[in-house]
Amino acid sequence: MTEVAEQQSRTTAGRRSLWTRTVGSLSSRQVNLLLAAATSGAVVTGLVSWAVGTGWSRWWTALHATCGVLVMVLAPAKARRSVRAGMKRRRPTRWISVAFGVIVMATVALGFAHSTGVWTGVGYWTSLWTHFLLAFASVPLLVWHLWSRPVRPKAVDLDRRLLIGGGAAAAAAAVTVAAVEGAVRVVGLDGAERRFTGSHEIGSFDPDVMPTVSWIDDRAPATRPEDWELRVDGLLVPLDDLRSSARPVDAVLDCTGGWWSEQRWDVVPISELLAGDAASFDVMSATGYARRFPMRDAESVFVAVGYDGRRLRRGHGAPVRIVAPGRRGPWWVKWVVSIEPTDRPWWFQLPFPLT
Ligand SMILES: Nc1nc2c(c(=O)[nH]1)N[C@H]1C(S)=C(S)[C@@H](COP(=O)(O)O)O[C@H]1N2
Ligand SMILES: [Mo]
Repeated sequence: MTEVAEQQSRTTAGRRSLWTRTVGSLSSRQVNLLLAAATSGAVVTGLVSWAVGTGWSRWWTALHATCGVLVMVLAPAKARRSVRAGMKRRRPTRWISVAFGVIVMATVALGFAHSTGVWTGVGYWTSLWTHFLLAFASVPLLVWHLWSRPVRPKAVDLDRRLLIGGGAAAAAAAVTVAAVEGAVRVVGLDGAERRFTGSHEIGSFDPDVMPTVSWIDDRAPATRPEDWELRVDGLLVPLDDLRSSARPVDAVLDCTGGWWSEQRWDVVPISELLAGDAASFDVMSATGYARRFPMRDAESVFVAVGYDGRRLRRGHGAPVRIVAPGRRGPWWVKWVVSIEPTDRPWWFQLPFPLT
């Protein structure tokens, strides 16, 4: 062996043994405990980074990615220990566990595809949306798995090995996330242009290119714009009045499906339509889709009738939609038919609208 090759083989051996001495020395119970923490952590951080549209969601997104990579870092250890033994036991339910494992890995892979921008999905099935659906499907499986194969933490698990092995695995995950993020920037993949929420830009200041999205099952109503009735606090508001008093505001719509788009919207603030001292106001779509906002936001939440000096496209909520700068897509109610004051608090509603 040449000196260089020898040195190289020694470093790989050194690296391998560092791994063996840390992650490799975890017991199967400890691997399971760490996996339970990583998957549960991924669910919680994922939901938070998904729902929140303000600056600090960046940290949740980073933590979320780290949880996902941590699952992958621990996967080989899991395979070597419990998976092999579990398959040997030949319980029929082992296939549910296999499906669970496959779904979890597919979920992480889709998250990776989304965040790097290497694959953004096909049409409605954006990689982030599919990531969410799989994650959603895996939650009952996770609960079942933890319930049917419980690992009750024992005092003996909380030893130095867990600290060092778990710490090494978490550090490896965090370093991987940072390295991937750096590589995405250096190579100039689409992922580099993501907003802090993790969304990719599409069709800014070009309404024809901006996507149209429905949350689950909404369809654009068939009512013609000239027959549209918008009621605010029970009173009919002529759309022409809105159109003549609208002025331009630049605002970013950031869909939880993983894209964002900025437009110059023609808007009127809610505060100009609604007065009084109610706690909140309800915005209702013709489709039954609804959101409740705190009254203090009446000045910064708008109804929009157009963009770029043009009328809205039907898919974008014509003739009237909400523009809610700083709030994620689900708040931007389309096809608005009524805005009503209410004394119920704004948080007294489902976290995501159902229709
Ligand atoms: N009535 C109604 N409004 C809605 C939705 C919906 O499904 N129905 N989807 C919301 C979501 S999740 C997003 S991201 C935006 C998308 O707006 P766009 O279709 O104009 O892009 O509309 C919001 N308003
Ligand atoms: Mo969305």
